[in-house]
Amino acid sequence: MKITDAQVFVGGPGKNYVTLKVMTDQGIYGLGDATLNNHETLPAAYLRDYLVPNLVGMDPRNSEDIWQLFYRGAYFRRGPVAMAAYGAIDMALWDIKGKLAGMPLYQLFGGKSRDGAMVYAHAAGSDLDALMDSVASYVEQGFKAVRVQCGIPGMPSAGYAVPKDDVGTTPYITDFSGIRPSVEGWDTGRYMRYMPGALAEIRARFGPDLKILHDVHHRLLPREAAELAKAVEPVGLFWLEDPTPAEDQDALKLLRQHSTVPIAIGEVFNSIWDCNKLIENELIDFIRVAVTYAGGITHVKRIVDLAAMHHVRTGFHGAPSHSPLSMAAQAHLNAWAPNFGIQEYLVLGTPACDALFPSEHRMENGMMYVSDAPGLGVDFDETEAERYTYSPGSHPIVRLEDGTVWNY
Ligand code: KDG
Ligand code: MG
Repeated sequence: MKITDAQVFVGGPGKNYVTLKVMTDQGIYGLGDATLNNHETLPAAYLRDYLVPNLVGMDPRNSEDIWQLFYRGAYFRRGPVAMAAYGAIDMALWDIKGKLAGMPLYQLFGGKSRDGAMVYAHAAGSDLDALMDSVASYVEQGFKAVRVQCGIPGMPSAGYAVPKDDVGTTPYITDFSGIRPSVEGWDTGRYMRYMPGALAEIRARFGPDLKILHDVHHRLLPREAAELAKAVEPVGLFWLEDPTPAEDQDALKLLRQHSTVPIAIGEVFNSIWDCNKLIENELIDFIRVAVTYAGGITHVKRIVDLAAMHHVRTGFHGAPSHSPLSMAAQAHLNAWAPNFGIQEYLVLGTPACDALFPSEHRMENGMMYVSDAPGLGVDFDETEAERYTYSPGSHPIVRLEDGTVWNY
């Protein structure tokens, strides 16, 4: 069996999905997602200019060897751009393998460990009242877990993932006005004084059963993170996410000495070497990598297995920039993983997204149910894809009051 060609498409409904389609001499094709939010043209170029010309002629069934060949063969290892490109190839090759076997991917991993996978939704409000309304609407829809982000009184900008006007969807994921980032302000003191009380009010309003998550988005220093984690302990959070910038894997030691609040980290990691100390030293409770830019199924499965040995559960990244293809890859891992924790929720089921990526994966009452179709169980409509083109976008950058650049 041989790979005969592969094509890269960039675009989607309000997103720049990077979709890879790998063709074979047996008529079976595989699909993968290389979307690196706001940097989409980079993995697309690496795929088109280097990886695809090398891929042609290879046997798609040898997904492990192909992964090793590209990873080791690049000499300059890791990084989100390269790992997103390898990830898309890897997903596509697993898709082909599943179609050849006539089985959904979770069967090739070891079968189902659960019927449905709990997901969490994103609730947000420009102030606490608006956030409460947003949480209430998700609870009414049946969600069991909700991430909560709200505006902080006196903060120079709305805050991470906080809508400016509580109208429509949260636009934090991409600013499509171009590649020059907008600037937001940040004040750690105001955040630290306000957030523990706000979280306590949410708990008091919604009761003990709702799983409440909160994302600090890398904005605190290790000592500040320890102070916040200690202060929010009575709230009983499901997790506190990215309290510090986690390139410093030792930063969590101080927090762990002072608090038992569950910690989730990893959405910016792209390899096992970025999180092995965090996992082995049991400094986190949930690992947040994404199959998209952590090297695909082959590499993420290794991370999941390492995590399982250390009581660390999965909580894969699922921000709205991930296409239904990588969300499907994660759905299959979620169905199998003995140490599954929770899945961040992408709005599946919008008519435009369904038309571009038809699938039988479904969401019900805050649970995701994986499709039994062979492979990833998601198709890609190339005619539909012609409606979309690439539109440049950016993440905001963050500055402190005196102008110092801070962490977005
Ligand atoms: O592109 C950046 C987003 O993926 C990130 O801001 C989302 O923190 C995020 C999350 O938890 O979904
Ligand atoms: Mg996050």
